Amino acid sequence: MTQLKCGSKVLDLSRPAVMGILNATPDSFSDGGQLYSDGQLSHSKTLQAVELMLADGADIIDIGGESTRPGAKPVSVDQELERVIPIVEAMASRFDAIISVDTSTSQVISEASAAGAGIINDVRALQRDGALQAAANSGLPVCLMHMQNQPNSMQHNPQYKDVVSEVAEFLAERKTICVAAGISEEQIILDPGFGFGKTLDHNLALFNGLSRLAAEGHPVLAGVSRKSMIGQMLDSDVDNRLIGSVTMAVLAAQQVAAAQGSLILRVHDVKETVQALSVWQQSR
Ligand code: 7PJ
Repeated sequence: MTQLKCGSKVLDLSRPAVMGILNATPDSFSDGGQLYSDGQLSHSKTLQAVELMLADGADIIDIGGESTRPGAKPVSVDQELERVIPIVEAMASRFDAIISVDTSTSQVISEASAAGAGIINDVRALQRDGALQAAANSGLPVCLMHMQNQPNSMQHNPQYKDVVSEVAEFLAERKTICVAAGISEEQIILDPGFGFGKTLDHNLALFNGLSRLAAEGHPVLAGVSRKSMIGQMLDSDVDNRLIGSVTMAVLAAQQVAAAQGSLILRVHDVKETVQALSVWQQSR
């Protein structure tokens, strides 16, 4: 599959697509609060950040209004709507990019799709009340991600017998449920959920299983950017994970290409990732 229909737009997946992260949250782990001034989400800062990511070559902008960092404050539906919807509207009117919305909340799914979003990205794989139906009604592609437990507890001693099989089984179950709810197979993106209820060993096993996941025929989304798995490998804090993140992006591209699959990379550092992928692509 080389194209994904995202509402009125089409995403080319004949090469890895880059999804730039836009955190409309005061407390995300690597760039929380960057778009805030005087305690308020600044729309002009946000749109500038989007413009920069697009100029740097992002294919998709992923906006999220809930921090899923362990220990982050829960967000109310109204707060999440207030953070996300005006930005989706502003992006849709100004830019041609595909907008993805990182949400588990049915109202956000419905309102964002009406406002021009093109992808629903849910770290809870549409398990919250109403989310599945809202996503099916939107007609948009959905990204189903695996998480063990909930953000607050997920890093307390995560355990698996066979992490790659268990994650694949979970995603297959969610996929069956999505198809039964009216979401078409071609609109399902699968994501092993790096860092969501996983130790470094689990994350690396899943990383090396990317080609197996990609071979199932759905586009795969990989989000490793600046995550603690890279921090653990390099013993580096969150401000020193750029090279590790870009290296893993290229390795993911290589694996998924070997399985003839499609890949979306969710990243903070768009320019560096796009350059690395360009070099990778031209040197193959
Ligand atoms: C992911 C995500 C991910 C998908 C976040 C962070 C934490 N959505 N949202 N996959 N991570 N699909 O950016 O580190 O890995 S939030």
